[in-house]
Amino acid sequence: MGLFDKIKSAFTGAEKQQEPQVQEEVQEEVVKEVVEAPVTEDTTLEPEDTKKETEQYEKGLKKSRVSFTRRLNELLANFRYEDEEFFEELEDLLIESDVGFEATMQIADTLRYEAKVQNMKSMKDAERVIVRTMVDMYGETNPDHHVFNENPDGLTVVLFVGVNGVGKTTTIAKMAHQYIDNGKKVVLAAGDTFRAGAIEQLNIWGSRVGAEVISTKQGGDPAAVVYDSIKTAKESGADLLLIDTAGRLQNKKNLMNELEKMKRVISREIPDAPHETLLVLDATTGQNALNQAKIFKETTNVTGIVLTKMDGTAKGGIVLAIGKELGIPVKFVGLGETMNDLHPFDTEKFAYGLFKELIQQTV
Ligand SMILES: Nc1nc2c(ncn2[C@@H]2O[C@H](COP(=O)(O)OP(=O)(O)OP(=O)(O)O)[C@@H](O)[C@H]2O)c(=O)[nH]1
Ligand SMILES: [Mg+2]
Repeated sequence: MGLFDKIKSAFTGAEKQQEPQVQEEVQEEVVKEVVEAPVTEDTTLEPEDTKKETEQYEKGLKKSRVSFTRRLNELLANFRYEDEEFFEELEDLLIESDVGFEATMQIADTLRYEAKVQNMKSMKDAERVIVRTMVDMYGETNPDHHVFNENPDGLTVVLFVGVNGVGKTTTIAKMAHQYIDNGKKVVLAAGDTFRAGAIEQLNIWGSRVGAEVISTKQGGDPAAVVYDSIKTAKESGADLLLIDTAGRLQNKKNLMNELEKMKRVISREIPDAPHETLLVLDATTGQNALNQAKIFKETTNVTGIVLTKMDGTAKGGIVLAIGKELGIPVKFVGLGETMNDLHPFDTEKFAYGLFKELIQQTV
């Protein structure tokens, strides 16, 4: 089953609908059951925490959802069969939504093909094909098994990389907060020794969330900080070591060299580590974020992406572009500024958060 059908049945209860003729036969009985059934608030049968998480996705992706739904509805209102202009406008809409070139072409070509094969004439037909193709593409490019790689036998080491301002330090704080909330011990390493104020910023976060912070003076060697932090984390029996890094150095080559040096120190101390090297990308920067990712990918073995500030963009298509053009799994998504707004990436909830009304109105 494609992601579209899965979501449609999971969130809208569509799988519970029976064939029309069967429905007629049992209609009386169903009406009786419904009347006599106890009143429950929710009919989708989701566990409470899943429901809450789904709502957070809906809230965080609201800007993108509202904007895309409105624009697609406007476009569909002018749908004309065999009208090349319609397809071009659809392409523009997708590109402007940061879906990326490859995904845009695939969606538009699918629609062109289906329009011919199905002899598509109505706006509803076009809508169904577009929404289904897009949602299924999320499922194909981001299958759900991209789990966060945790060390089951002790310390898990996570290195955070990414250019300045994307949200590395706040993501570290959010993750630390959530693990500490679950009774884990977390150590933070202030590996950004370059930017004035970066060490202080991590120290403040550390004391807010209750994590020990290992640091040195500004301009110090980040590899030495990493070494010290591993030693402390091991000695104190910590579960998680989160390493902050600089977003900017004198130049790109220095930055990449510094990251490599940190990685060497980490794997010398713990052979399997870092267990994750997470590249943090700011969703509001669109194509720029993709270009950054390509540069990091060339030199660093990035194991996953943290996509921040999804709540701050109305062009929520970047996950498709990442899936199509980078092939690096999105492992976490930032849906807001509070400590609880970092979520493990869930393709189903994400696609539902982006297309809720469109999926519901698709018949
Ligand atoms: N709305 C929103 N803001 C976020 C999110 N994640 C991070 N931010 C904000 O982004 C800004 C920059 O975050 P930082 O964590 O300082 O970024 P950084 O990558 O550490 O930046 P440098 O230290 O300069 O390299 C802060 O104001 C954060 O609150 C998110 O998911 N949503
Ligand atoms: Mg920072």
